[in-house]
Amino acid sequence: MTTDIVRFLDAPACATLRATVDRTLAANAVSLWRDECDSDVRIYNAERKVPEFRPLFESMLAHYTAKRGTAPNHAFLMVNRVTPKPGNQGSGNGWHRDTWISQHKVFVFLSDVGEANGPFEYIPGSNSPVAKVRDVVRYRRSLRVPEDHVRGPGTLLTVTAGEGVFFDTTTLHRGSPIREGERYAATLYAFDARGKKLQRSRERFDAM
Ligand SMILES: O=C(O)CCC(=O)C(=O)O
Repeated sequence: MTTDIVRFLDAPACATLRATVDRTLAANAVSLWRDECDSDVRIYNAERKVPEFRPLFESMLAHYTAKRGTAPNHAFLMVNRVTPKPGNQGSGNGWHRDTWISQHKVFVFLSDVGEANGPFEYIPGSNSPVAKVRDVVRYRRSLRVPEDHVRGPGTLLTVTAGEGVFFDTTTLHRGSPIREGERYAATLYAFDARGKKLQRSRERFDAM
């Protein structure tokens, strides 16, 4: 499977966007999502709520479109800051797939990400039809897999600020639990669905 790392931003641009995230979270003026232990704080639809993220959204969307060969029917940007809190499960709350059939995201990291500050992690090959059929049955269609069931080792994506990847999120993946520092990232959610399915996902995410 390919996880070609691409540079989207330079270091000063990342520092500016990190400061923008900090300011936005401190101001609490837009709707935010927080995980149970307040480790993962998210701004969904960041390209609309925080105009400074519009150019990054456009370039991530262009990358997605180039990789897929076609533009998605719906897309938005989620920006998050993850910090170490007791019991944190990392960005995305543990091992999971986004869907079974077809889903891709673009992840861009706005801070350097090493082994300790919550790197993106995935299980190579877990997007194969055989692996997915096995897990559909084993987990009764749940997209989540308990940590002690995951047969590693996972591949860790350690990057410097500004780098990102286009990724098949039917692969088992997670943001690893964060032990120290902080991690800032921007994620392009993109949907190729049509009709009712597209409408449902639009409604769900537009409200966030
Ligand atoms: O941010 C990450 O490293 C992964 C997040 C994720 O998988 C999710 O939010 O679904």
